[in-house]
Amino acid sequence: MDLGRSLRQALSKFTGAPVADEKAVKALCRELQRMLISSDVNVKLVFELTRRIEDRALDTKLAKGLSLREHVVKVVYEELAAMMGERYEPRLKPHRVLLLGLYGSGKTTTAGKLAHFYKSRGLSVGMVACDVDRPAAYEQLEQVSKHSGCAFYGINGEKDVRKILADAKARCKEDVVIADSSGRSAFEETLVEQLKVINAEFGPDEKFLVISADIGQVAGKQAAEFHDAVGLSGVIITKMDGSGKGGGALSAVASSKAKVAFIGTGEKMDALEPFDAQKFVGRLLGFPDLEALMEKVRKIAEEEKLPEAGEDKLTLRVFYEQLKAAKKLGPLSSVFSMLGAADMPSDMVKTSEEKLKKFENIINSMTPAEREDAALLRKNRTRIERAAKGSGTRPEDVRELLSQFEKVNSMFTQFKKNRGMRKRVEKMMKGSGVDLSKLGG
Ligand SMILES: Nc1nc2c(ncn2[C@@H]2O[C@H](COP(=O)(O)OP(=O)(O)OP(=O)(O)O)[C@@H](O)[C@H]2O)c(=O)[nH]1
Ligand SMILES: [Mg+2]
Repeated sequence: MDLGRSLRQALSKFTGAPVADEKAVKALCRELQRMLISSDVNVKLVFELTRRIEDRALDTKLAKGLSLREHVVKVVYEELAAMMGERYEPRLKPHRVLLLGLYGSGKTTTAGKLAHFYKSRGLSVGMVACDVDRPAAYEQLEQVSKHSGCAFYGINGEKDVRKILADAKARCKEDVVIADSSGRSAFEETLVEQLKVINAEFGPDEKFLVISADIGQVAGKQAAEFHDAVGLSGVIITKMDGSGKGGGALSAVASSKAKVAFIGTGEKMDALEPFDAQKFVGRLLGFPDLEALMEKVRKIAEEEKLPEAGEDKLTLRVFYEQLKAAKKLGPLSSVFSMLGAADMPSDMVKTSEEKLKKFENIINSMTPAEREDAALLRKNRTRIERAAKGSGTRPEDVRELLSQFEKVNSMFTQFKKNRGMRKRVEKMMKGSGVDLSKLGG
């Protein structure tokens, strides 16, 4: 199973548990250990990670303004991101790039993707064919340069990289110059010698080691070896799309002296991105950017006055704000319950815009006292009629709002009494079809 999916499952298990306590945090950490180790993350790194998560997650003093569930999700997210590395800021001015690495790691393909990357940011790009060992390497790079629409330099059949580079330097005028180099089956002296020659002649500003994600944590050792030998400025991890060991490779490189600069996520030209650990982990956890999402949930909670767990009274206004907030979160609505920000049943999230608008109008035409205490409306039919008239709706609409509110309110009360009830109520509702789903109409 892929890392993202198992992480999401573990987190939702945690956030769905009746209580978020020390035991739940420990269970979550055990699951994290299992899944990270199976993604080939180094055992030592994994244990360091879960120890930090436990320490921070259980230190509730740190959870300023967050519910415990939110706090734990945030800690897990931050610690995972810290383990996966940092953020690389690509150079967007003229410079020289050397790509190096072992056989088949993706150097030549990455040359094309990098060319595309810099070109799309307004820089002109040239490529130099310095792989003088593999047959047809010249033709392959020439092909790649055509495909990415950039200049190409090389001397077909020439074995001396000095000559190739001297010729290229004399002719090339592009902003970014990318040199593709020879691979080897393992880290070895002849390769290092050749790289030193290229280094001296070409003078690269960036030296990127290209590594395939499928080697997992071995990437750390490889990065360290190459870094010591030629002084890397970064590592490009390719084939992140095809390997379950990407997390292992990333974390291993992050803990070496070298840092991840780009990740390759496919064979197409645009399948390359500057590495950003936070963004990467956000995506693993199922959101484009968890940081932004947390902010969004927090903001909505402020704006819409979502009841925090423990707030004692559910009013019509709060009920409505919850519905609306759930709606705003849209396709991410599962997050809502995951973060423990609300107890809104998932079906309610689907309430149509039209119905929401009706509910809003109805609530607006109520008196402040009615908004505080919806039971007043049930006591007096004329109140219902007045609210319907005032909002241009029918008394049935008002009653529908009231009955939805009452359902949620009674759940709310039950949950407060006994959080362990929550699961059972949810199950029961699903099973018996007590019709929360009608709200979806
Ligand atoms: N799925 C996937 N495939 C990739 C990615 N990057 C490269 N490849 C594939 O990996 C294979 C090897 O890529 P090359 O770019 O030729 O690797 P190389 O390091 O230049 O290989 P040598 O020149 O033989 O050392 C090709 O089939 C590429 O299409 C990636 O990010 N995702
Ligand atoms: Mg190649």
